[in-house]
Amino acid sequence: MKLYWSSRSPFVRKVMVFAHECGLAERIVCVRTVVAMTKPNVDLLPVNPTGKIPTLLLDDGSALYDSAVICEYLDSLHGGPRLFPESGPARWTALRRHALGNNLTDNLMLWRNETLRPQPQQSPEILAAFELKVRNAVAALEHEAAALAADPVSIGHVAIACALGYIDFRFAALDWRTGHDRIARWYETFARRPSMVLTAHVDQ
Ligand SMILES: N[C@@H](CCC(=O)N[C@@H](CS)C(=O)NCC(=O)O)C(=O)O
Repeated sequence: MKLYWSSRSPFVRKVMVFAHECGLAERIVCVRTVVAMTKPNVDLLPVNPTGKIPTLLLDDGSALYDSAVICEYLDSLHGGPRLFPESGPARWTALRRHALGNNLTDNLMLWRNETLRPQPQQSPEILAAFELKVRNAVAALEHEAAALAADPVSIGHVAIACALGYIDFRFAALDWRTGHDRIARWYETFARRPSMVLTAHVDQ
């Protein structure tokens, strides 16, 4: 399997953390792919019409996207405990946490894109709105920390850890840990997992 990949992308990282957690990382060949919201990658567009990474090219030539679909596909390939719980409350909790981590990451990426526009074109309202939404999500995670620590690792854990890792990578000045000791402690523990260590963001 070939993964259109970048060491800067939190959604790619989510897929690779997931692959390591499932013991499948060695079956994935990562191909460095440069994407930007404002500069479509013309080589990627025929494979993924939305031009986004992660995109997974399977051995039969078909492609899978987006990160949620790729992770669920990977979950179908291994014999260990499912990271997408199959049924019951555990499933809905994991899917909700997955959405929380993904939507937090979406907001971080949109916020970052606004900060990359020339200063006079940046909207103070948009910047303030993203900061409020990101801080609100971190505050919500503070109340989720004990349950995250108690529950078996799921897609929700992976998505939330990758969102927090992306804050450290691109928004270190946000100082998200201050006032959020419990989720900070959960993250420090989760970030020591080999899946997280081996997939750390690099700005290259
Ligand atoms: N919902 C998608 C989001 C993927 C995404 O936004 N990827 C970014 C890189 S982290 C991208 O490809 N951006 C290029 C673009 O927006 O054109 C997923 O979960 O895979």
